[in-house]
Amino acid sequence: MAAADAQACTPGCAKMQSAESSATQAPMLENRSNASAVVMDHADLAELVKRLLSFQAPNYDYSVHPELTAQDCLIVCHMAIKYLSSSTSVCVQTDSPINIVGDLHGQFHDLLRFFDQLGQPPQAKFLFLGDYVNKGKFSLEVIVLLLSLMLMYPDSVVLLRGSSECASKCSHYGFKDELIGRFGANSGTSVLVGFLRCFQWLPLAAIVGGKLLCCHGGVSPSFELEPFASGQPETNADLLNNKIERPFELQQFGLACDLLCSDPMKSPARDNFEVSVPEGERLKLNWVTRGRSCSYHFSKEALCSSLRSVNAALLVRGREIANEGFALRHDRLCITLCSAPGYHGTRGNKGAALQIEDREVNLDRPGSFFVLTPRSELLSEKNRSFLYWHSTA
Ligand SMILES: [Mn+2]
Repeated sequence: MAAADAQACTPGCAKMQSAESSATQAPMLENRSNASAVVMDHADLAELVKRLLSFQAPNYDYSVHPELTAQDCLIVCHMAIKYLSSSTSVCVQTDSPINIVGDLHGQFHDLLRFFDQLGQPPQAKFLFLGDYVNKGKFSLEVIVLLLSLMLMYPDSVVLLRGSSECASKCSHYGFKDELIGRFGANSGTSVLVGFLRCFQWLPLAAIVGGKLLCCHGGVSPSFELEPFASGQPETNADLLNNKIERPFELQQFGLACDLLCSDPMKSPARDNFEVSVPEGERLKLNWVTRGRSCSYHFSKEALCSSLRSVNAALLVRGREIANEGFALRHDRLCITLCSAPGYHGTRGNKGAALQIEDREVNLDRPGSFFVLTPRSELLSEKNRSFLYWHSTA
């Protein structure tokens, strides 16, 4: 009983208490009354954020980690769950000006470069499209910094869930090993569980300025079915909120899985994917399953009808590596952002964020791409490299 009570307290308390659990009941009662210790005060959180934002790799040694304790991480998770479960919905409605950032995959130093160039919250507003962890070596710093910024400046930081923010991916693609390497098997596993619980509460989609549908993966055939098909488009964001209940663990199928895992069809040939049907006629498929992996590739027609059903005009998503940091597909109706330049140290891709400066999203020119080259090429990088949506000529 004493051990169970200790677990409910902070890990620091738990350790202290298990050593004292055979002693009198007094310390246990004392710890219970200190339950508020699982919340950092504003000054502690601000100090943590400042420490991470100002971190500089000593002598350009990018293997050195800033100081973070398991207790810091667990407290941030606890506070984030409280905030996400009480103050956010599955589909967040937000406005521009805003910077939209794609997959980061533990590339903490590149996240700092985006903040250096685009501004920091709360002066600049950010929407992140998920895949904060796995692959890169600084997943912990990325997710702790972003959750802390969200807690400090909830009006300026929106975090969506990515396909990496689930138990199976974190166990196999690096985050679990990173945490155990940092904190040891016991504390590392506790911290992992804390983050996994937190990920289950992250929103899955955002609608920016009433026009841009933003999520990690893409659209879903569910949008073509009831209740979306007959709903009023302006209420479909609410439908999304009602249809998906948090917390949940990612499944291999369904609406939530599609929002996190679907991809646009890539080649013009596949864009018009056709199969023979017995009568000898041809049937065009708008949603093509992806062999052994989950969800679908969606055609331009599938995208258009899905966007219509939620009354949005463009899709902005992450999930895929793009050589230029961004990719425009399906007649520019689908914007892919990849914000991990030199992905995993093995690719030469650039990383991009979409900067939307207007207060009203202008569909002819919704924004500009801010592009970072891989850190290995920093010496040749121009400071700011913007590519505009349409040529202004
Ligand atoms: Mn990814």
